[in-house]
Amino acid sequence: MVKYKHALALNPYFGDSTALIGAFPPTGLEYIVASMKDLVGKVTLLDLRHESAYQDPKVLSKFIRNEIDLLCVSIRWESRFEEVCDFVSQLPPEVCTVVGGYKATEEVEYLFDRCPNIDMVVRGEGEEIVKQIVTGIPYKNIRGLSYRENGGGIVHNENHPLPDITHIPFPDRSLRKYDYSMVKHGVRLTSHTFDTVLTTRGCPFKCKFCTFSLNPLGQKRNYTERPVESVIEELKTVTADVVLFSDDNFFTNPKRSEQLCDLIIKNKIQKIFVAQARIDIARYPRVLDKAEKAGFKLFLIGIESPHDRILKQLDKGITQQEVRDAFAVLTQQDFYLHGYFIYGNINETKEEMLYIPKFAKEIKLDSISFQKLRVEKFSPLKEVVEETPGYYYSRIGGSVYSDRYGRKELKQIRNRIRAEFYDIPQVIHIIRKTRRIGLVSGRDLTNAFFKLPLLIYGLARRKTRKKI
Ligand code: B12
Ligand code: SF4
Repeated sequence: MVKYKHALALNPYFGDSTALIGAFPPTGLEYIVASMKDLVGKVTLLDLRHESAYQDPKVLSKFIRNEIDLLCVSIRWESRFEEVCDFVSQLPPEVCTVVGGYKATEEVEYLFDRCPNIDMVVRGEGEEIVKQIVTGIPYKNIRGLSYRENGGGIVHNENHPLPDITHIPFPDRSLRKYDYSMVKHGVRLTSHTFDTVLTTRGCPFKCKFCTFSLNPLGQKRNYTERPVESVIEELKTVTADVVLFSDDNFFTNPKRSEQLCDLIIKNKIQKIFVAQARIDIARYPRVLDKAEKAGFKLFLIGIESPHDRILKQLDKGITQQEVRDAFAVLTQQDFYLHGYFIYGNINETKEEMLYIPKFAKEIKLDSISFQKLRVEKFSPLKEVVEETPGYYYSRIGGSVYSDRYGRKELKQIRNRIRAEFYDIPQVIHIIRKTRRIGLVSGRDLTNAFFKLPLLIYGLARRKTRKKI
């Protein structure tokens, strides 16, 4: 006899979002579904980005009242957090509601307060915890769980140990009803479909600004690898054309990365692979060769700053010269290279920030993204910001400003970085390169060209809404 007959796994995010975010499935929620699906009568997975009728909480509530006895919601991002809280709080209070995810874990008390219909918050990685909930283990015995008692008080059990990822089932894609692709303002930008695969959790490095390898409870996630055979089994179930390896750094263990590439080639898995990496990968030319043969086309590389002083401040463990040497190697092959930068660092001058686009062109990056320095709840950088006179942040997860570089100044600097890097020759280079290496097709470009008016209209509507 199962405790729950029909569970609903809900990704509550919809509305304006960047094209990139529309491209990927809700991987964490799919892990949760895979862990509980054999322990409940039935599971339905709803991703509101693809369910326009259910974006109305009244319509969704009707479905929930008729069908559902367990509602599982994933709350992962800082962005749109308040909108998500508004939405969730309108869902039926009589149905058992459990939320989890990175942001939910950071905001446990607030969520209970804000959404009176939430019964439980699962803190941290939720696979083992959700299994215990659905099999009827008394709440007081479930580690990692915060729950509302009958009297209304909130109980926080002790933390759950991190699950062993070698035994966690990978996401079951058979429950998916949609293909994921890049959509911006209702316009599909490429004919490719997208998916993510997670082959490791954690990262052995300790860059000061980064909380990737810390779970939202502030626990360091030790670097752990899934068996390569299990990754290959999962890849065989993926139908998408483009796969993002969402590991913090796919090449942390180059020997294993090489082994995975060999197995991808041996099993004739033909995909376009995208991976997050550090510049260290340039030290392993054989792995790079294998990666190219296996279908890796795009690397997302954390560079953060061109300045040794700032790289040191961030504990990135690399120098400007090492970045230059690495790119001299990486640009020998036909990979698309995207670099991440951070600007607005402590004591960074305007001139130093504006060197980012020049440096990016010198090392021949194809594209860049640049973010203001941010402070996370458990990031070691938080203390540094708090101790530096003239520097401040208004909320956890928010940007760092200073007396000299406030919101307005940093916005002007951001616009200049963007304009100086993305000039017309660079845009033409990006179009040519993405086409040459197969990231977009000629048909995609023609389609995008004809839909340009729609895109401009979407952008204008968004800008107007922002002003209101
Ligand atoms: C890959 C990734 C992306 C991908 C998304 C891929 C995808 N599938 O969605 C892309 C590149 C699109 C992306 C974008 C962004 N990301 Co991101 N991303 C990641 C990354 C590296 C891995 C996510 C992942 O797959 N984790 C593995 C899964 C298994 O873990 P999980 O999602 O946390 O789920 C587990 C638990 O949270 C829990 N859980 C989750 N949902 C539920 C639901 C229930 C009911 C239960 C019980 C449990 C539960 O159980 C799951 C299994 O263990 C994380 C860092 C990290 N290491 O986690 C950052 C991270 C999630 N991203 C982050 C950020 C800030 C962003 C961006 C805002 C960056 C930017 N400026 O553009 C954007 C914005 C996204 C948005 N919607 O607005 C932050 C979020 C911090 C915050 N509090 O907001 C993180 C934590 C990194 C960081 N520390 O800065 N990201
Ligand atoms: S920035 Fe990259 S290398 Fe540094 S700790 Fe974070 S995930 Fe690891």
